[in-house]
Amino acid sequence: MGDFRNDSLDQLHADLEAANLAPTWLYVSEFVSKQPRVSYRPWLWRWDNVLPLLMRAGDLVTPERGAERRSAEHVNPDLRPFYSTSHTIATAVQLVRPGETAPAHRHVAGAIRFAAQSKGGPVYTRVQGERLMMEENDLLLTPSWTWHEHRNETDDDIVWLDALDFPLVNLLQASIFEPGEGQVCPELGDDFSRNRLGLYRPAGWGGYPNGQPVVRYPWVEMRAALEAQRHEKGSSFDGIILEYVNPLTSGSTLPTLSCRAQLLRPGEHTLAHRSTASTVYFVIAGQGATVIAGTEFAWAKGDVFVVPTWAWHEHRNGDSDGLLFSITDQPVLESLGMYREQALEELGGRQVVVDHFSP
Ligand code: 1HN
Repeated sequence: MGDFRNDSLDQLHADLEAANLAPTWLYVSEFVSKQPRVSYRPWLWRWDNVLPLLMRAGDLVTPERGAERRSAEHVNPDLRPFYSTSHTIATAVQLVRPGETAPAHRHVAGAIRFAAQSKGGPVYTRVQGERLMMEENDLLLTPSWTWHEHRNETDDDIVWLDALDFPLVNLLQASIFEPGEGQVCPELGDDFSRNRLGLYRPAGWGGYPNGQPVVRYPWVEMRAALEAQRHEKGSSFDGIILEYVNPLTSGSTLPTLSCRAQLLRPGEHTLAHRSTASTVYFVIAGQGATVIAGTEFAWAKGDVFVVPTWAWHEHRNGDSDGLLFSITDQPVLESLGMYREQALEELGGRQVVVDHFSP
């Protein structure tokens, strides 16, 4: 007969543990939770607090002193020790002073820039050899593994918002970074990509060399598109919201990030919803508040705030036009078949405000 001295359940659990095995009968709800388990709070960074700190870095931190980029990340306090705004998205503010060049590099992480404060003129990011000019509120793409350098040839500072998917790339343990040396690629004309990817494209010649498009989305065009649809009903959750479309695929802005701009009309109060996507917002103009998981986040021009995954949120605009730019990881969830969205059913679709945010 066998020896059953060790054949108790406690002993089995201990032996599984020692063999680096986990019994599903004990841990199933840890492996697959019933609802998204979200590890971080909503947060907001006031422009009035952020800008003076970035300007202080203007004098102390320079390319000559070896600073690859003069930018400061919006770090969600719940996501430390990682430097991340939501669990997948990191945003930052970046300052480039007159005459400065931020040297070329490329990385697997994809990025966008949104020109928060620009007086226009020759200030640009050169992406894969092509200059993308930055007028105020323009959106520029530096897709995964594209060379990019920044240059300010004007007499004025420029400040923009960076958004990168590096927290997701790091979760996938797929980050690669390469610094540029010398000329990284041949210079291209300013409208190279626009000429090849627009509504009129070369037929049978002039193929597009990059896997992902190098695009500048001028704010004047987006602003006009929002205005043209001002009198539509729009989304009950977001008002008049438009996505910046990838011209090669007609899909999301980048494979990992969808960028949007939205117009909240005077007095507009949207309904609450939540989804398996996380979103970072930048306030282009206006004054209002977003209620996130029962807490009211009052916002004004230049503020940045994050809506975590699965957090109820609704926007309440003030009495002028509210214009929000946002970056969401929704394309990641959609392309993996993991996107889910819910509307709040109770209380006429709006939350009870139980708190007001102060940092
Ligand atoms: C980066 O490459 C830039 O190219 C800005 O301007 C911010 C933050 C983390 C990692 C890479 C840029 C960044 C970044």
